[in-house]
Amino acid sequence: MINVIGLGYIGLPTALMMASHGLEVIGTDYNKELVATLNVGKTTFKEEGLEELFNLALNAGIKFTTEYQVTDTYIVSVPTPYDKFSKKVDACYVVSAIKSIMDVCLKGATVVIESTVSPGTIDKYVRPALQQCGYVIGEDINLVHAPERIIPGNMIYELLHNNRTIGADDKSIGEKVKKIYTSFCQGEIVVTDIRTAEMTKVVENTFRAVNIAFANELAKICRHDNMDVYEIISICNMHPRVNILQPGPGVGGHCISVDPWFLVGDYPSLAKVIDEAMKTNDGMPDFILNRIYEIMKENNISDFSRVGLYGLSYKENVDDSRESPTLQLLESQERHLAIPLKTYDPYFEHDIVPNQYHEFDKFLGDIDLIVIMVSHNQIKENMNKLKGKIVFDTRRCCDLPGTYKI
Ligand code: SAJ
Repeated sequence: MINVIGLGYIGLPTALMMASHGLEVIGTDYNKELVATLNVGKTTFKEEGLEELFNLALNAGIKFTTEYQVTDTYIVSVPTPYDKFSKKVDACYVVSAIKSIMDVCLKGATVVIESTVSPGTIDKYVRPALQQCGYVIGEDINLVHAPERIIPGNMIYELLHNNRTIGADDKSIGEKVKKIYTSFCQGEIVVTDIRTAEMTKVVENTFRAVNIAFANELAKICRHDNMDVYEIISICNMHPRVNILQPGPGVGGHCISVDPWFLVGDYPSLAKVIDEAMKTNDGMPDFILNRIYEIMKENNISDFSRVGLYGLSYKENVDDSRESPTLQLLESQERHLAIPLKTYDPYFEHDIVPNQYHEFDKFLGDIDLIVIMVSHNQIKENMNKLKGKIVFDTRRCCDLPGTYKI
């Protein structure tokens, strides 16, 4: 039996996927409310295909509880927050999960850590925690790191198809864990050591962060001289060895906006490009805010209550607002202005910010300038409703004439 610890954005789909592929799975989370919701047959976040998978897993017998289970395999998928000042990973949830597992596990059990951790975290925090509990790693307990790689918005497909990395001290344990993942994963699974697995995960997200920063920097350069950054990128991308990403209002989510900082925090004198790239991405909400002020001036809008931000999530078609560029922009704007800008996002039914609307038409009726911060399908399908508005599109999804671009 597999006990999946942590039933959030990664742990829940992983547990459901395993259960729906014939493995006996019990999901554990310390959050009683979350477990109660799952136990009444409701999913806890929105994701394409999640409900169908949930029903398959329920039929296959998956269970949810707040208790750790007595078993031989654990998959740990708990959050790994980072300390904004030291830029280092905070492994407290991982360590606490490990300690709780040690209270109940069978001798010879395998603990697979899926949570993203910075290189060296397992040596620094997890091994000592196991040793303090009196466990000999490799004898009483096996340690494996199998970092997740799935992208919100396409999680179910990527769980099935992405290649994976499994890091283990002992190759035979790595191969044993690989068998669990091959029960559902059709991608290639590479077995390596733990330190390499830790590093690859962080490097993958850093690669994307640096490349997005390059696109964002180009956007700033092009804005300075009034050139069309999108046309320039699309022409450059016709070169066989150039593939520039898209500029945007900033980089959010709990992965790409966080993981690269681990490398800066651990290698401050070496990770120079990464440091600058992260600062460029973090500066984008302020860049967008200044552009809003310019557009307001150009259109003689002095009343901030006539400006609305569309989208609160960190990217399209997800209900996750962690590190969202819109929230960062609002925070910055509120420092200068008493009235917060109006906002609307179809994915947030409850208020997460002041001045938040819950009806698209009402939101549109109360504003003159709409700033598209997130290109949810909803707005792409309703572009005709924006006719007559001043539109500032930070995501290149609106082709109405006169639309302001980044
Ligand atoms: N973004 C841009 N321009 C782009 C692409 C993205 O501005 O061209 C922005 C998005 O709008 C968003 C942010 O970057 O705010 C991050 O979004 P994303 O879709 O690039 O990635 P995440 O954070 O949702 O998921 C990433 C993925 N990592 C990589 O693609 C290398 C995913 O595979 C990881 O599993 C996930 O991080 C994670 O959990 O680590």
